[in-house]
Amino acid sequence: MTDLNPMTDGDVDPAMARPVRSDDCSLDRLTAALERELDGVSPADVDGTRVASLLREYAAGEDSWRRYAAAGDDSYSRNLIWRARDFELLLLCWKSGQASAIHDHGDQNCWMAVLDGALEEEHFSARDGGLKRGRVKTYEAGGVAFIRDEIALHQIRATGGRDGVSLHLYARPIDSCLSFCPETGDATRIEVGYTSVRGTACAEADPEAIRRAWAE
Ligand code: 2CO
Ligand code: FE2
Repeated sequence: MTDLNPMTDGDVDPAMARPVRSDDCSLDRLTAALERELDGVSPADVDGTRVASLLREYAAGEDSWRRYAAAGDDSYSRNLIWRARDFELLLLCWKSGQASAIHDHGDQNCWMAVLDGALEEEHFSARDGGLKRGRVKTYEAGGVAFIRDEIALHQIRATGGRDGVSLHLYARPIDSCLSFCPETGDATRIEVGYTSVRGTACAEADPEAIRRAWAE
């Protein structure tokens, strides 16, 4: 469809800016709880067990995420649910077989809670100019994984012949990361963007403009 109202450079659709939270939405209640745990708390003082519990409780009992679930044909989708100064929460949708690149997490904490399907996580480490494979683990719905750069690089793949959906919490937000070539181990820095923001498609929007729209 032709865009009849193109945004000028540096602007984003107001639908992509931070909304008011609703107490009726369990996803909004989750982001409020995460804000209490993470915002203004130095990374060393974050209670990772409590954060994982919040994600596990949500994954076990809620389906308010479905309104933001939109898979992409070319690659897995990255759908922004909430962004604050010290964390961001994304819904990632994976068609069966879709995989991430092998990547790092920009020196941040990353939790992944599987909401639907099954996701396989493979660890890698950079060694002797190449990549060494580490452990492989499959997470079913309700499972929560955690990674930081000190633990490993990783690659995520929707497995078991099913599509997958996962909730990703990054503290702090990750605006760029290193992507590694599986054959050579060469690293390339890539800016990461969003496929949608609170259900509004935004793959064409400037990620920096979206980040500004969410900045306090
Ligand atoms: N880190 C990847 C991303 O945000 C997804 S793999 O799980 O951390 O695109
Ligand atoms: Fe990741």
